[in-house]
Order: sequence, then C-alpha cells, then structure tokens
Amino acid sequence: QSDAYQKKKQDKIDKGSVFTKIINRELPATIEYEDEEIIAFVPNRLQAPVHLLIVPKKEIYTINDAEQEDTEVLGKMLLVAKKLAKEKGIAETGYRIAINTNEDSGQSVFHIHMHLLGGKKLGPMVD
Ligand code: DGP
Repeated sequence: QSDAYQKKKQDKIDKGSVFTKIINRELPATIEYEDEEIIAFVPNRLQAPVHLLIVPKKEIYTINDAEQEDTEVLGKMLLVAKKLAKEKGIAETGYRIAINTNEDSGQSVFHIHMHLLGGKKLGPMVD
C-alpha cells in the first residue's frame, strides 16, 4: 500500500465507517434488507442498473481482517445477496458479487461490503 492510501485508510478507520452511520441512522440510505447482523442498501453512486451493498453490522475493515468467528456472517451475506438478486429480478439474467480489498481494488470504505451488480450485461471483471 502507498503511504498516501495507508494514511487515508487509517484516518477513515479512526473516524468510524460511513456504513456504521447508515446502520445507526445517522446518515440516510435506501435500505433494502436488514436483520440483526446484516444491512443492505443502495450505494450513493450506481455502477449498474441494479447495485446494492451488503454489509455486516460488525465493522470489519477489509477481508484481510476477517476471522474465523466471522465465517457465519460472511456466508449469510451471500444468501442475502441471492435473495436480493431474486427480488430485483436479476437472478436468472445474471449478476456479479464483488468485495474490493485495499488499494489496487479501489476499496474506499473500510467496512467490508459485498457489491451486488446486475440489470445489464456487465463488462469484464478486470480492465
Ligand atoms: P468500494 O470502492 O468497494 O469501497 O465501494 C464503496 C461503496 O460505498 C460505493 O459503492 C459507494 C458507496 N458509498 C460510499 N459512501 C456512501 C454513503 O455515504 N452512502 C451510500 N449509500 N453509499 C456510499
């Protein structure tokens, strides 16, 4: 990681994640799913006609920071993605699930989130 990225990342971690603010209703968002452990909402910048973020309420910074005890919630996030894909009508046409990690992926929020993307023919995974 570059020094600049590392510094920005640490600043964001120290401030607390924007997703925790959404969970605590300190920031508005269009929430599409919520249970005790997981929330799903529409991102503030759509990258596909259907785009949702599936987020564990536990503030895990990156997948690198996930631990054995997070196994269950990480698995449940996939099942929430599946359910939302069906509800949004993209289960059969197709969709992509992605988790960005650190600088080369462009991760900008340091609270694990699964992107659910669909509603059009998606471009290549890597450009
Ligand atoms: P990533 O690049 O993987 O870290 O994606 C961050 C995602 O979070 C991106 O889809 C935009 C979204 N996002 C960032 N800040 C906010 C916010 O304040 N509200 C909402 N709804 N989404 C946000």
